[in-house]
Amino acid sequence: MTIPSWETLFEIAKANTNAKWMRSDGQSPATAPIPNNLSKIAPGQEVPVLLYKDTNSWCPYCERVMFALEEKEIPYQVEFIDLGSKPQWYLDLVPTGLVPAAKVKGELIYESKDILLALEDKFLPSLLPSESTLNEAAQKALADCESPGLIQAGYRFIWGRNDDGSSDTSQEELLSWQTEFEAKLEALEELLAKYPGDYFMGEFSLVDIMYAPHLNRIAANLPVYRGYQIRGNERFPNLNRWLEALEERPAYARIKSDSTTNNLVLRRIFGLQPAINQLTLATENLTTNSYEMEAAAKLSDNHQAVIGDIFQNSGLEVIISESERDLASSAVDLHLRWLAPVSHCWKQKTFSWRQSGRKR
Ligand SMILES: N[C@@H](CCC(=O)N[C@@H](CS)C(=O)NCC(=O)O)C(=O)O
Repeated sequence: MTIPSWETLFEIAKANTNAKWMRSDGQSPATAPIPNNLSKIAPGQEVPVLLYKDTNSWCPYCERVMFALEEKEIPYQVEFIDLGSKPQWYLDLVPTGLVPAAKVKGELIYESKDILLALEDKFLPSLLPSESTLNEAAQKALADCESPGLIQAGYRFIWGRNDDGSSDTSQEELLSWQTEFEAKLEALEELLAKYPGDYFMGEFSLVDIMYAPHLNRIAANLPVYRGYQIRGNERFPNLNRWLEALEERPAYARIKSDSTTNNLVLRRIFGLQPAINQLTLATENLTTNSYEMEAAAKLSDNHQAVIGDIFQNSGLEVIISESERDLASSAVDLHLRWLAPVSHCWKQKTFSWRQSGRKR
């Protein structure tokens, strides 16, 4: 098989995606997406929102804010914060030191829920019901979503660890965490059943945005780490309808993580051991969406920085000598081109965890 050059890959991929991005050489990540509505800003006009988010794009709280920004079609700029080494200026600016934070029309706001409410305050269309009883119910649902409950129960079941981090979990403990989590899901089923339609408040609202990133991650990770399915589980029909309705929203498709990435984050960054040795690649809308093409185009455009990153962070730099560097670099380059979605076309839909690499 002939492996195409980066130039060819770039041309094919670029022709198959509408995504726009910019090179920010010397910054991490070096290729940043241009938020969808930035083109609405006339030259010289101020961008109304600056979002501070994580470089790796796995933070579910940042995802909430991006979801709302895209739904409301608000032009925004992004400043990436490396959570492994937060810059001092960010710690000085944001009292919690956490992401996300945002400057909304110049005002600094942090905590994802508060940012959502600030966006709600300052930009139309509204993502809260206008009818007063429904509005009150939505405010309560937003508060409940933050209180310890479903999300914590879901992650505890996935992690199989106590709050103190100990991992010698007994089967009885795991079973009790599963039961606790299922009870929370049942409560969510009831909440979803309260109003007609697929969404929590009947119509799409901030409540859906608050739940979406966490529930999507939990639904993606439970099958891999616990052999437990939410999707397709007859016990949770409303939740399944809700997850499907979210998939249909273009704003969500633009910013959400795919399930394979969600699986790999837990494995690579947090060292979780999968319950199965087969990782299914996310194939959501594989033939119809252009997101793989977007990824391939960005990778092609940015391959030198990616190869540099691989050298720095994979351990290669330690095991090869200076004289072997060019050869190793060509080998990495070749493999990356082979892996780039357009050259591979994702014909092989599953790969084993061994292939997917170890922690760090
Ligand atoms: N309650 C916060 C939680 C934000 C949060 O936990 N962010 C994580 C990333 S997912 C973070 O900044 N972690 C860095 C750290 O803990 O130092 C919100 O809703 O915004």
